[in-house]
Amino acid sequence: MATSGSADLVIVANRLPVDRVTLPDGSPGWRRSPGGLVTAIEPIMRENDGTWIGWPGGTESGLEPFTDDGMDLIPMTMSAEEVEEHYEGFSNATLWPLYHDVVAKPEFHREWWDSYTAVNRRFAERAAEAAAEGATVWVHDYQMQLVPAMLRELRPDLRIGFFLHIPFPPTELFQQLPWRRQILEGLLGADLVGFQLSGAAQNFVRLVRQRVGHKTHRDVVYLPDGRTVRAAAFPISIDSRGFEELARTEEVEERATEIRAALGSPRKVFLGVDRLDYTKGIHARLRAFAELIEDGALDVEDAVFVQVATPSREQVEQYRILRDDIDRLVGRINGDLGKIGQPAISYFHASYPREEMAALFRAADIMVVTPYRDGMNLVAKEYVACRFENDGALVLSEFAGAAEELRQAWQINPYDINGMKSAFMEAYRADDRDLTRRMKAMRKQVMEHDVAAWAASFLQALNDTQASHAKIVRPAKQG
Ligand code: GDG
Repeated sequence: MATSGSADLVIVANRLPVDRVTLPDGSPGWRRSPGGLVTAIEPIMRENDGTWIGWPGGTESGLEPFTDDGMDLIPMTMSAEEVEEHYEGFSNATLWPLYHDVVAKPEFHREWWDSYTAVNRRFAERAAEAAAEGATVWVHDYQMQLVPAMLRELRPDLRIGFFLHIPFPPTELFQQLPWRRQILEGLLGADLVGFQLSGAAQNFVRLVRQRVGHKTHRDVVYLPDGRTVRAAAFPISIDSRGFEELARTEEVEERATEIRAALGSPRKVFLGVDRLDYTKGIHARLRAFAELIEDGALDVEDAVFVQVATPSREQVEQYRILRDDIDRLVGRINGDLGKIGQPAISYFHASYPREEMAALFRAADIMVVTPYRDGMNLVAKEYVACRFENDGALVLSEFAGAAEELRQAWQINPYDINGMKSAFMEAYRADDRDLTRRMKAMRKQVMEHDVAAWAASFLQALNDTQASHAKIVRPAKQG
């Protein structure tokens, strides 16, 4: 067994919750990258002497562990080759498309797999050093699927949880992966494997039965050594109250008014906000909107579509192609259908501060979320959290995890352009009573199930697994 460290709770994720930046005086420093996950986990980390292990981005080596605002952070180094093979390659060009219904063709390369294995091993070894005797380790996402088993081998005393943020594919697709068995065995190192939806947990259990041959009963896998692994759904959420509070500030309200005026005060503003990713269905939704203008159902004087596409994975070929495709489509739509000062689509390839996002959510009458496949989709929940006046419409793909909870959205099939067009028009024409009824119900769901509740329920379920010697994670202090 490796020597133990002092952390009672260790988070292992591909990314650290901070970015490496150059400070105004020219020296290197850190900037907190705000995300729901950190907000939710931070109080629990404080209470449990927590440590977060992750990659800060870039290829700088020799970075020392440090404390940021009470959180112990361990930056992991990746070489340029590992960034290419583990991160851009196996994680984002093999697993990402494979787990999202093969929306793009996954590439299988043996060198990428070797690099994925090596990086997972290094993360597992570092977690083994950092964790105290009997500690809890919570491993996150598709880049780290081998860590649970590697870590268990080094430290059988630990309680290990794993959460997958993206979908887990149906068995027929997962079978394509040449390393399918290794991935399943990697995950089985955990005591609890969490997914966004129960369907994904069922896919996993079925695969383990078929491919690895272990006995299973409902959500439990029985391993030959007597250990059990539970697979269950924990739908992730957002810092709902935080978003609502931000949306209620005067600055955000003023900015929302400014945005509408700058758009030419149209009757209705449609909005899309996504990482620029081929799973998000950006192309299809813009086409549907453009056709409505072509058909004469909508007029550019009445309706405008604002699309924010945050730059993402720009070194990966598929993402470059997508960017060019969207650029071309937007150019063509505006060229064909726009008027002077009134483009049909206002397109931004940029990322914005949280305040600006909240202002956009406040400015939009119709939020359009149309992924072909999405683990959850937090943007849909963020929009709902910001609509404290119970107005605004949400058009939501039935293939986003969020569709299981946000039942009152106008749910669409993103492959069905006509169906999407009808939903846009229904949302456009909906009366206030209908909008209020739907939004109220969705807000209840989002406000009552926030990311803190998500983290607490995962850790509670992990505490409840019968890991032999492990300690219990203490919940965050109230208030
Ligand atoms: C993965 C899964 C799952 C986007 N642009 C800006 C910005 N954002 C924020 C959004 C939202 C987040 O990024 C994106 O989260 P999503 O859930 O929509 O999508 P993925 O990035 O694909 O996330 C997904 C999630 O993990 C969590 O488990 O829901 O299914 O794919 O919070 O608001 N934030 C700021 N500026 C931007 O320009 N500040």
